[in-house]
Amino acid sequence: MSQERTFIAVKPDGVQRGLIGEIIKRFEQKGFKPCGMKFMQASEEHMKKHYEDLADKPFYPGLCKYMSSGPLCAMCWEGTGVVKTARKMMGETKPADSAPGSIRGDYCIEIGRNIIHGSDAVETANKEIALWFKPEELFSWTQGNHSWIF
Ligand code: RTP
Repeated sequence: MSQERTFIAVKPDGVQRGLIGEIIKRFEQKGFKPCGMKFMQASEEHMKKHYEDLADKPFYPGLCKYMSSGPLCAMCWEGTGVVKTARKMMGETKPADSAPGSIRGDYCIEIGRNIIHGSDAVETANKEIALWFKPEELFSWTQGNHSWIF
């Protein structure tokens, strides 16, 4: 496993449910490092680009419309194996198939309102990070050797 970055978004339903803090907490406490974060409302065009691989799916138009209907929290997280581990922490696409203890297993019921997005592979993550963040919005920083952390 290598140091890598992934793209995570708290979807509009996650924001409306007040789950931004809970989701950030889980990634922070796991030991991953935030490298970019912004609260924003994406356009439908942006969401179409983000989900372009799903363009032939019947739920694609509704998904893009929903994802652009309200603000979301876009994040970049860094750490060893973060892409795969984040997907495990999220649970399955269908909340009903998600184990208790996972984010979707604990906090949602409907597939179309499954509160969080996470990149499904390192290559996708790099593509998504470039779509959502400008280089100057991303930060590499070190946690160690600070006299104010005990
Ligand atoms: P995401 O991209 O949001 O992280 O989700 P995912 O990889 O787990 O699932 P994906 O297959 O990429 O689907 C993207 C999102 O589309 C919605 N969806 N609705 N049958 C349906 O109505 C249906 N299937 C998928 C979900 O919100 C899913 O997260």
